[in-house]
Amino acid sequence: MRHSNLKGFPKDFLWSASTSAYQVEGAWNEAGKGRSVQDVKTSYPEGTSDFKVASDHYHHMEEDIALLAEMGLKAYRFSIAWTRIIPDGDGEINKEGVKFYHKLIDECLKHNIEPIVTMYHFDLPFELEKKGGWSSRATIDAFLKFSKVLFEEYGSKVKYFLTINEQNMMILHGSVIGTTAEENDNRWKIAYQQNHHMLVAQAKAMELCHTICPNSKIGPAPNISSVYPASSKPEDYLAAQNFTAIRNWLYLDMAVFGRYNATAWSYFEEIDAVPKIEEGDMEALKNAKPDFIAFNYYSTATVKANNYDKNAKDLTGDQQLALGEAGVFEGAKNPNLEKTQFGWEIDPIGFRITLREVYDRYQLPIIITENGLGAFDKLEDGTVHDAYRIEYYKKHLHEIKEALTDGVKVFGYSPWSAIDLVSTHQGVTKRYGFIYVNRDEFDLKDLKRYKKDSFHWYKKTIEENGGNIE
Ligand code: BGP
Repeated sequence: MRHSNLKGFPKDFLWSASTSAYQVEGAWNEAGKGRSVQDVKTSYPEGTSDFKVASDHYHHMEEDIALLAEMGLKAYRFSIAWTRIIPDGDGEINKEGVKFYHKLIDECLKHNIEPIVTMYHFDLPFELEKKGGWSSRATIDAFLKFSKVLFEEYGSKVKYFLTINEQNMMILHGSVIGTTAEENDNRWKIAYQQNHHMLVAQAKAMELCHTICPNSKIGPAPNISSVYPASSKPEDYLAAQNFTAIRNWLYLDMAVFGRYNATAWSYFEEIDAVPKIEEGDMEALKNAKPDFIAFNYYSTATVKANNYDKNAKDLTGDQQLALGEAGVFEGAKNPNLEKTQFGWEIDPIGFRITLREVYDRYQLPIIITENGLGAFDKLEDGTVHDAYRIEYYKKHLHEIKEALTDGVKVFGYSPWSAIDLVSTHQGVTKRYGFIYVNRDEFDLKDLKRYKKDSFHWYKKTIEENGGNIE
């Protein structure tokens, strides 16, 4: 639909920006912090840094928040490192860790920045992982213990909590993110059991939040993208439905409606990955009600029918790679989309499509908690001329306006990332921030902060409530 007049952004729109603890904080073993699964990784993709120092935000916190305030942020999304609060995951509480996040939250509030807290962003305590991680039901209780501390400590100051960042990506790509131990033959059986436990943990945490801090709001934060069929062949359309069920709706149907998506469930049956459900689980899942949906959006996906026989032994390497899921879907390239320097497809219109799909299905207010462009930024004369990033944001914000005009309720936008940090698996040189952090992969330099061109542009965008994006 082409609208002749686009609606503007709501008056109280939350202009925000995002980070996550292990990617930005550093100080990985200071002030009583325990080790997370991200701290114990032994191998990293060639030429990329670990997360030990990251952007050293832990030691630059006041300075960083002052910069975000200067940029005019109305909100800041960060995550709390579970291992700072409870170093071994389910034992003693670490007062120093609790204090750090009080300081961070107070610093935000001092500058009139609304803190948006992600409770768990890829950094499960290693001590829990050693005891089985999400395969163990004890991790559900550990998460609730941690949640209780967060709600009791910060609930009176934090209006927005996000439960689990990109649970769907941890399940689908855990070995790349570093959240799953080695893949093995039983991979999906294990993964979907872990998934079930995470869903129960999330549901119970949402209820707990509503009990302990009734003035706070809470929601899930998966990575959602619409899935296109590679052609108008009905088989390809079916493959797109399959993939969207196991990539998107499995997670959100459960968070919102408290039930397993039927297509996803039939897929579990097909691949022998039906999770064991214990008494009380479905009730807990049903009782939990999110107040909003947060989702991260980078691009859409495109798939086609997958006719490979999963039992065939004579596939070539390429065929193996393209396999996706035999009989379910096969990943395809979308020739209509441009790509980033890192090969990620860019699809602003797909953003509008995804927003419409999510809103039509769930009718809950939406906040975008990640969206952004990773690039090889160059520091020149004390700044970075990142016109490409500004272009990217303008196009995506335009599509939010289209979606708002379509009737979708979007109440905030929190691009990735507020400040340069260490990418999940592509190092420091893949930069996303509005603020440049002066370090290389292995040379920490002076970690000085520099405002990029996009910093000034985003500041103006916020001042004009999006009036400058057309
Ligand atoms: C999301 C994660 C973030 C962040 C981002 C960019 O999946 O929630 O933690 O890393 O993607 O991805 P990458 O760092 O791999 O470029």
